[in-house]
Amino acid sequence: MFGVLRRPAVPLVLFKCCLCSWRLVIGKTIVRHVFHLSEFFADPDGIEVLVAGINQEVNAPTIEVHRGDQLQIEVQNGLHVPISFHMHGLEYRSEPFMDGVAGLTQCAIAPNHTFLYDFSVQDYPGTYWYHPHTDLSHLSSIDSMKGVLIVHPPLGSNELHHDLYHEEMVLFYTDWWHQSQHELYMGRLGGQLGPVTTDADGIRVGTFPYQGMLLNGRGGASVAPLAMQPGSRYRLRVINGGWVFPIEFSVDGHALLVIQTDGADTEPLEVDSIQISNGERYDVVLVRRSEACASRTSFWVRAAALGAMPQGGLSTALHLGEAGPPEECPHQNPKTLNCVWDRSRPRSGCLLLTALRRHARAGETYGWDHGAAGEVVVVVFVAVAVAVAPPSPSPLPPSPPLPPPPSLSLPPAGGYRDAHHRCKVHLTTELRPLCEA
Ligand SMILES: [Cu+2]
Repeated sequence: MFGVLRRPAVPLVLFKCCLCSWRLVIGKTIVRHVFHLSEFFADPDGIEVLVAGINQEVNAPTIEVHRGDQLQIEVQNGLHVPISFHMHGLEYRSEPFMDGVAGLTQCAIAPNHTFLYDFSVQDYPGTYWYHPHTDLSHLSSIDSMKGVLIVHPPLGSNELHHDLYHEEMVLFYTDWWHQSQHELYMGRLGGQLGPVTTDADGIRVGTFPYQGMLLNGRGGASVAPLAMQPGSRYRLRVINGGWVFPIEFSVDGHALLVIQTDGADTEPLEVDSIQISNGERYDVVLVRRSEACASRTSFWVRAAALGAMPQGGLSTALHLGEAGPPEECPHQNPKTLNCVWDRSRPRSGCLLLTALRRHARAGETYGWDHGAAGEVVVVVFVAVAVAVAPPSPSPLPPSPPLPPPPSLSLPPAGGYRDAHHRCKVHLTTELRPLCEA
């Protein structure tokens, strides 16, 4: 009933009316998914919680399209709250009403209602993702409604860096919570939650305690190890789909050859780890460092939650051929890309994002491609004559004068005497009154 339907190369004619334009689309491939939303109990990290998910799965479907395909997603809202979906990173040029921002580009999809997202994917081939775009704070564990969207090059053409790897894998990281956002916010307001999040310098940066992380819909002991063939090179599409914690991603005994970020190809750049903020994507080719832990066949793939309090993150095993327990083999003095988080790190190992250089396929542009094959756009302008100008509004009466602002009573320098408490009050540098007898 649910899932994906791909209709390759079926000649198709679509008509669309959008107030003053008609669009005629011929010969497109339709990729169609059905998202049935519901709430159910699941324990992806060993703790059972109420989950809001797609098609009864914690791991949301991965959508794969080729540039130029027509993507259709039928959302059947079986939740008790309204919802919309946004494809993170797509530009939706000429089709803004598919952008999924409830209250701006569409009305939210009401409970027990269905909406069809139906648009042409003209964006640059790369790694994207999707997420709901409404207030879902009343629902428990909404992170399972986020998933991966991969845009491949048009059929018959290759990825820019296809000669650098043989296989590919998706690593989709999300935060995971055992409470609803509503409970987290209210707990925070009521002071019921544990320590706040601080960065490496001890500065408060967040108000949520770390509770967990999922990789491809699994957490804790259920995270699946990555099985790779020795001698094959792998492209990893690494996505931080969480909403609170940046992650630092690294693989023991391996370098990361960055070839793309946020749907834009780059000149290959070799680093040891990457700090990935929320919403960001990095496509890397995994390169075995022969000198590091040479005899090992199992390694740790690390995603440390930056600034988490208590410390958090998710490590999973990478097996090259034979499976075995990974041993510790972390990078010494790692070269870190997008190093914006840890200011105590030595500068020599800290690369800003500007170290990356863009690289496009010959003749290709980033973003939306106006010259997509097989598409004919006919625009009919409709002139509307306004016969009678609306009456101009009568001038407003002058506003009454505003009352004077309330005068602020600042304490005199050096403090003041508090007659009620019979003491002298000083203001400290933190503006906390200090009462002295
Ligand atoms: Cu987004």
